[in-house]
Amino acid sequence: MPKSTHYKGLIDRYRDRLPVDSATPIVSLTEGDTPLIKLVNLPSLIGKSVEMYVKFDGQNPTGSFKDRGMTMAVSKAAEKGAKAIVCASTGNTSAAAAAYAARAGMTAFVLIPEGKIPMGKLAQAIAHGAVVLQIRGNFDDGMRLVKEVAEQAPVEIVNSINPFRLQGQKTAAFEIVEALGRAPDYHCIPVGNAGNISGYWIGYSEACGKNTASCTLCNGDCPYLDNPLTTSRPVMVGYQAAGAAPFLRGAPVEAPETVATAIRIGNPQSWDLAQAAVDESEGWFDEVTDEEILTTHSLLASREGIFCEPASAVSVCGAMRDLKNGKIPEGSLVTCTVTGHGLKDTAIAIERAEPVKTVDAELGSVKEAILSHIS
Ligand code: AN7
Repeated sequence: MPKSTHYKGLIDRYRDRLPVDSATPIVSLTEGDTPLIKLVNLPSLIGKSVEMYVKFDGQNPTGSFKDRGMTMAVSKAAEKGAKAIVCASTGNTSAAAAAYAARAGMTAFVLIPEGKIPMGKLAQAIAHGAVVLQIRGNFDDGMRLVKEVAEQAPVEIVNSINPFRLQGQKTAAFEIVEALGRAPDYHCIPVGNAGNISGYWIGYSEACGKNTASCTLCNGDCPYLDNPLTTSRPVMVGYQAAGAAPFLRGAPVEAPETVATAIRIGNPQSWDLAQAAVDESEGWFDEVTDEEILTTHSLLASREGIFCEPASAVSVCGAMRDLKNGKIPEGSLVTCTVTGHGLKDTAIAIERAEPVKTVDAELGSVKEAILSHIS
C-alpha cells in the first residue's frame, strides 16, 4: 500500500513549531503549502541577473495569505469555546474569517469600509455567511471599533493584533526556507496593517534558531528554536502604496488612498513589530505609486502568468526597482510574497485593458482577427 501523502494544512505540518496541543480543535481548510514560483521573464526586463521567486500565497483556500493566520486564530478561538469572531478588513481578512467561521460553526462579524472592497472579497464574506457591516469610514475606523466592541460583546478579535494570526503566518517563511534549502538574501513584502512582515520575520528567525522582538507570544523565551532549518535570515524589505505609507511618513496617515485597496491602511496595528523586523534584519521600507503598482500587476499577469491583486504586486514592484537601482545587489536570491489572487479584483484588470473585441460568428472574421495579431 502506498503511504498516504495527503497534506492536511499548516497546523498539522508545523504542529511542533506552533502553540497548539492535543486540546486544540484544529479548524483547517488545508491552507499553506503554496507554490514558490521562479520568475523567468521579469528579471531580464530590468537587465539584471537575479534569482527571484514569488511566494504565491494567493493560492490559499480563500485566495490570500490570511488563511495561514486564520486557521490558527479560529482554532484557538474554538479552544476557548468562542461562538463568534470579529474583524475589521479591507476584504481578505473578512473573506478568510467568514470561511473559517463557517467551518467552525461560529458567527463571523466583519466590518468593511463602504464601497472600498472589491466585489470578489465581498462575495466571499456573504457566501460564507458572515454578518457584513459596511461602515462609513475606512479600515482604521473599523479597527478602532472592533477593539472597542470586543470589550463589550462576546466576540474574539481575529485581526492580526491576535498573536495567533502571526504564528500561522510565520509558516510561509518555513516553507520558503525548505523549498530553497536556505533563507533568501532579501525578502520583499507589501505592508498594510504590518502583520505579515512581522509574521515572516518571526518565521525566518525561528527557522535559524533566533529569537526576535517581533514575536510577542512568549516574551523573549521562544519554545520553537530548538530545531533550526537554516543558518541565516534575509534582509526584510517592506513596500507601501505611496498614498498609504505611514512608515515612510513616520506617522499614521489620516486619509489613506490607493488603488491597492487591500493596503488602504493609515494606522498599522503591528507598527513596532514591523519596525523591529526591518531594524533587526537591516532592511528598509519604501513606497511605490499606484501607477507603478498597476504596471507590475499587469506585467506579472502578462509576462509571468501570475494573476494577483494590485496590493500583491507591490512586493515585486518594489523589488524590481531596488534591483534596478542596485539597492538589492545583482546575484542576490530574492523572494517576494504575492499575497492575494487576481480573481479577487477582476474590475481593476478589465478597467485598465483594451476593450474586448467582438466579431461575427463566422470563419472569415475570426481568421482575420487572428491573422491581424500574427505578423
Ligand atoms: C492582498 O484584509 O489588512 O501588512 O483587512 O489583503 O499584514 O496587513 C489585508 C492586508 C497585503 C497587507 N496584501 O498585509 C485586511 C488586510 C493583501 C492584503 C496586505 C493585505 P498586512
